Amino acid sequence: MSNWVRAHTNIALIKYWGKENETLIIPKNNSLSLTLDAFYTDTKVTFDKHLTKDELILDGKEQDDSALSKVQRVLEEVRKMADLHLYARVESINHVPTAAGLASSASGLAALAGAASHAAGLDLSDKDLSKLARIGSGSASRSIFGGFAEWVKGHDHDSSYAVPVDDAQWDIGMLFIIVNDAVKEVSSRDGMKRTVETSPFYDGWLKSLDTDLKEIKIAISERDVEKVGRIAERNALKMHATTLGADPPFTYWTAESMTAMNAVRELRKQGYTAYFTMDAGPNVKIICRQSQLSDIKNKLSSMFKEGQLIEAKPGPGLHLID
Ligand code: 2P0
Repeated sequence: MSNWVRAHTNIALIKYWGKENETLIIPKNNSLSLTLDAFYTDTKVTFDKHLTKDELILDGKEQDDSALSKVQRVLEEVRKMADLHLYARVESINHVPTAAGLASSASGLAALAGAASHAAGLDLSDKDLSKLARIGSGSASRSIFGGFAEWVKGHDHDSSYAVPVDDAQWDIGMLFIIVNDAVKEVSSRDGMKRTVETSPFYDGWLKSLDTDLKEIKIAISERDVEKVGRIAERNALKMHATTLGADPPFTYWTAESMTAMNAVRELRKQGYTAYFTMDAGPNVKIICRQSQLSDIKNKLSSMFKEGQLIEAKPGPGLHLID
C-alpha cells in the first residue's frame, strides 16, 4: 500500500482571523470553508533510524530550517502520540497551478497530519487528524474534510477542531482570479496578530460573526448559492476592513484586486450569481454556480489572461492515494 496522502486546499467563506492562543493555534472565532478539487498537496512521511534530523523535501527541493518549523510541530506531536523516537523525511508535492500565488499551508499541513500519523502506525479519527493539522496551521484543520467544514474554535487542544457541514454535491463552485503571484508583505500569521492587538475594528468583526455563521449554515442547508455568496462576500469585506484599522495599517488588496471585485459586481448586474471572497493576499475568488463556471470564465476572458482564471469545484477530504 502506498503511503502517500492527499489533502485539498480550502477557502473560508466565514474567515478565521485572529488567535486566542498562539502556541496551540486556538482561534478567536469559528470559521467555515469549502474544500476544493483544483488545488492539493501529496505528502509521504518516512520515519527512519538513519536520519540525524528531520528533512522536508518540497517539490523535489530540500527546504531550510525555517520552512521546517510548522512541519516539526506536527511531527513532534505524532512522535509523542506514537511514543516514537525517530526523525522523519517528509516528501511533499504541491499541485497548485504554476504561479497561482495561493497559500498551500491548508492542504500542506493537512496532508502532513495524515501522512505522519499513518507512517507512525496511528489510526486517528477525523477529529484527531483535524486537531493535529490545526497545530501546524489553523486553516489546515478544515482540509481534513471534503465539502463545507466548520472549525469550531473550542478553548484548548482537545476542543478545537473542524467538523463536516455538508458534502457540497450540488451546484456551487469557485472561479479563482489570480491577479498577483508575488510573496505577500505581511504573512497571514503576522497580519492577524497585528489586527487582534491594534485594530479598533477587531471587536466589531468578532461581534458580527455569530449572525454570519448562523445565516450561512441555513443557506448551505437550503443549497442557496445566492445567499451563501452574499454572506461570504460581506464577511470577507469585514475581515479586510479590520486590517485598515491596524497600527501600522495594512491591506492585502491591490489595484488589480479592486478591478476583479468590480468585475464580479458587473457580473451580478448582468444577472449572474457571483460574489467574491479574498484571503491574506490580492487574489479574488468568485463564488458561483458550478453550472455557470465556464460561462463566467468566458465573460472575464477579455479582462484577464487564460492562466489567471482557474475553475474549482467542491473537493474531497483527506485520503490515501495509489
Ligand atoms: C482562513 N486565513 O480562514 C483565513 C482567512 C487567511 C484569511 O487561515 O497562523 O495559514 O498558520 O494558523 O491558517 C490563513 O492563516 O494561519 C488563514 P496560521 P493560516 O482561511
